[in-house]
Amino acid sequence: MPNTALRSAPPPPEPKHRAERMARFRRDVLAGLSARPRSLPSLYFYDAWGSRLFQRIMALPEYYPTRCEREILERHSGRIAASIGGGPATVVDLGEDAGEKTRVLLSRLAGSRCLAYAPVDVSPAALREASARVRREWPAVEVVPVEGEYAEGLRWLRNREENGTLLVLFLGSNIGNLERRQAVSFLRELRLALRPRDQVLVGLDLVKDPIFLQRAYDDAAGVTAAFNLNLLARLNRELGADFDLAGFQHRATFDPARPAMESWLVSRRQQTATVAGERFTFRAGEAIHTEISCKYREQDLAHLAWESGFEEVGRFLDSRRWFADVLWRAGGGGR
Ligand code: AVI
Repeated sequence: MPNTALRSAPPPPEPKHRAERMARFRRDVLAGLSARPRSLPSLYFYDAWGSRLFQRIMALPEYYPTRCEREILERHSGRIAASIGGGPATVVDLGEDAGEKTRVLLSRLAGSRCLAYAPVDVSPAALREASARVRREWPAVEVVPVEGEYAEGLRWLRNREENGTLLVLFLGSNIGNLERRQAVSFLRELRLALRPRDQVLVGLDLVKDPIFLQRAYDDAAGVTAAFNLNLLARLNRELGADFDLAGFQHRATFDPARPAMESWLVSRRQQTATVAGERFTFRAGEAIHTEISCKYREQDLAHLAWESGFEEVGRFLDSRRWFADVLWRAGGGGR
C-alpha cells in the first residue's frame, strides 16, 4: 500500500532556486575568505567529486566511524525497528544517501510493514543514486526523494499529511560538523517538525585517544587531504577562482577543550588568489578553517537530548565505545 504521507513531497527546486543557491555559495565563500581567521563552510565539500572522495574516506582503515556505526546498526536494528511499532512508517534520511548503514536498517524495516523512504539531499545525483538503490533492493518501499538542504527537508516534514511514524536518520556523525550550539538549534528545529511518536536516530562520535582521531582525519593515503583540497578545486571550477592547489596543505588538529577535530588548509607560501573577481592574499603559514568535527562524551548525551527537547529511548554503542547512535522520541514536551 503506498504511503500517502509522501504525496506532499516537494517538486525538485526550480532553476530560480538553483541560482539562489549559487548566489549564496558565492556570498558564503567571499565572506569566509574575508573573515579572520579565514574559513570556508564544510557544507561545500560535497560536490560530485567531494562526495566520491568522502565515499573513499569511509572505506579507509583509519576512518573508524563508519565501521563502528555499521556494527551498532547490525546489532541493534531489531530494537530500533521495534521501537517505532508495527504501523506504517517513513524513514527520513538526512544526508546518508541510502548508504550501507541505512540499508542495514531498511532491511529490518521493509517487508514487515508499509514503509516509505525519503532521502533529503542537495545533490540531485546523490538522490537519484539513493532512490535507485532502494527501489532496486526493496521494490515495495515507496521512495520520495526530497531535493534540498536539511532545512528544506524539515519544512517538508512539517507540512506533510498525517500518516505513519517518522524515523529520521541523522547518521555518520554529521551532527558533529555543526558547532555544539548550532547542533542544539538544528535538533530543536527538527523536534518542532515532528509529532510526539516520531523518533530520530542520531550518530555521534565519542571522545577517544587523540591518536586515533588524528589518524582518522589525516590518513596515510592522503584521501582526507584530497577531500579538503577539493574545496579549493571546486572554487576554481564553479567560481572562476585560480587557487594553486599545490600551494596549500591539509592540516588536522585536535582541540581537547571543545572537544573537536578541526581541518584547515594552510598556505605553503605568500600567495594571491582571485575568487569571483576578488583578490585574496595569503601569508605563508596562514590557515583557512574548513571543518569542525565535534566529539561527544558519553556522559553528555542525556543532556544533549534534554537540551534539544527530545526524550532518550535508546542508546547504542559499538564494542569499543567509540561511537554512539542515540534514539530519541519527539515526545510531548519540548523546550
Ligand atoms: C561527514 N562528516 C561526518 C565527516 C566527519 O567525520 O566529520 C567528514 C569528514 N571530514 C574528514 N573526514 C571525514
